[in-house]
Amino acid sequence: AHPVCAICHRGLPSRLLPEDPSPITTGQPPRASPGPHRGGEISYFQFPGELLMRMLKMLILPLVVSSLMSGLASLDAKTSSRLGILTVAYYLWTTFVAVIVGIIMVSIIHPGGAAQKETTEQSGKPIMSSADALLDLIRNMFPANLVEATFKQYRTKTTPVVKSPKMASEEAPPRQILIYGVQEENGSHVQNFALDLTPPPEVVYKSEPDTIDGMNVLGIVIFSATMGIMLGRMGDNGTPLVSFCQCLNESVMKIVAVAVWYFPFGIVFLIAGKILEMDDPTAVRKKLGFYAVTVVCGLVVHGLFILPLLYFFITKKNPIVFIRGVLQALLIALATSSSSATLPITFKCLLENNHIDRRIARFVLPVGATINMDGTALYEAVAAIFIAQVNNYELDFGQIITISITATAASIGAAGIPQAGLVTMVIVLTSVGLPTDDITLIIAVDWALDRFRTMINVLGDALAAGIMAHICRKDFAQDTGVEKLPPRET
Ligand code: DAS
Repeated sequence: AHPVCAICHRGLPSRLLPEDPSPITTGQPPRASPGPHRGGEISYFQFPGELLMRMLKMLILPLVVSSLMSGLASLDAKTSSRLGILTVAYYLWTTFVAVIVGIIMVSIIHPGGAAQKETTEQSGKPIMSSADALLDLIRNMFPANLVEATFKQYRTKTTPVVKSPKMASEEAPPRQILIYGVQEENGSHVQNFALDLTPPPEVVYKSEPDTIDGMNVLGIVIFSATMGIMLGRMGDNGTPLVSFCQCLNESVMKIVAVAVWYFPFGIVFLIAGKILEMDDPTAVRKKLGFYAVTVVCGLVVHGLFILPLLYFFITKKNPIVFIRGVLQALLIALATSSSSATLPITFKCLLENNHIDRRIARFVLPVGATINMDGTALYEAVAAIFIAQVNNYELDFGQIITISITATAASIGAAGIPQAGLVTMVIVLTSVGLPTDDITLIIAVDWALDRFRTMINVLGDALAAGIMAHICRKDFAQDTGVEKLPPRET
């Protein structure tokens, strides 16, 4: 007797039937996966982790659209003149510099191990050239249907360009998910079947041009940033949409606050499942250590050298004194991993310790907490190149440029909440066809690195406020900006 599909008596639609029925139709158990456990058990074990990844992907769009549009829409007509344009330009420039610092560090330290160039003859199939990647990036930023791109952005028609080790090793039989089903066909039962989710090793993929994928999210990031700035200039007419975006942002942040409670649970299963799947987990753990060192070195170079030097050259003031004034905010950022949660403290430090004009702080900080994340941008570029190295895939110049652009844009779309950078990293990986599943390789150290990159994000926002206060000091000369504290009762 054929077991009946748990979903419906008629079984699954024929489109799910594999062309070549797998040996499972003979009723044999799924073939063992490379590790000591069988493929089916690992997939069940990974299920809670899979839920975590789906939560992250589910939140990426509402978070990106609402945080960007509500953040930038706060640029009212008056503020968005010289101060607004200078601030956004400064943010984009320093974020891009952070990405370049990250790329240099990860290319020097090479934490993912020695890369070997995947060539066409080696894989036997044409690998997407960097020109394709770049064109794909630009093409997919303009989805044919924005609504479809928004709500179907992760249909997995885009598959990795590179072979991941588990696919490359010939002896690793494909992992199968066993779905018992009975398919009525021509009046007779066909055999039960399995869905083979692991492609054969020799296949190398490239994203199809019309694919709905993470790259469309990048287009939506740019679209919502533009909308946000235009909304800010619409004055009262734009209020309903701005309020909608602010409410959406609030509600999404509340969903994230709930989801964050699940994160530790999901992360444990995600990591455990990944380790079970690995042929040699110790090898990856060593690479992970080098990866964490690379990220921290990049953050230190950018946060404690490049940004302070920029502050010094523009304001001719001592950056150490300024940084000392925001030390409390940096510690809160380290503790909370959230730029948004640190915002009130950053405000307080800037007004009371560094005497920044409050009108400048009120504009530069909230927009910075939304779109200026130097630490996140650096981290996403390093993570993408690390994943390429672990997959033995050497990215060439065009793809490095693609990563620079998408890491900058993805960091703009990341909200100031814990592990937001993990969510938007999907955009960077998808842009160069790297397997998004490999995010689980770095998730083990992400909770710690998130704290350090959040510190650099907050430091970047604070230094930006100091620089803008210096540049626009004449525009706001009539007011010191420091809150007039009520006279102390004697
Ligand atoms: N935790 C984010 C922040 O608050 C940064 C990130 O996730 O990359 O800035």
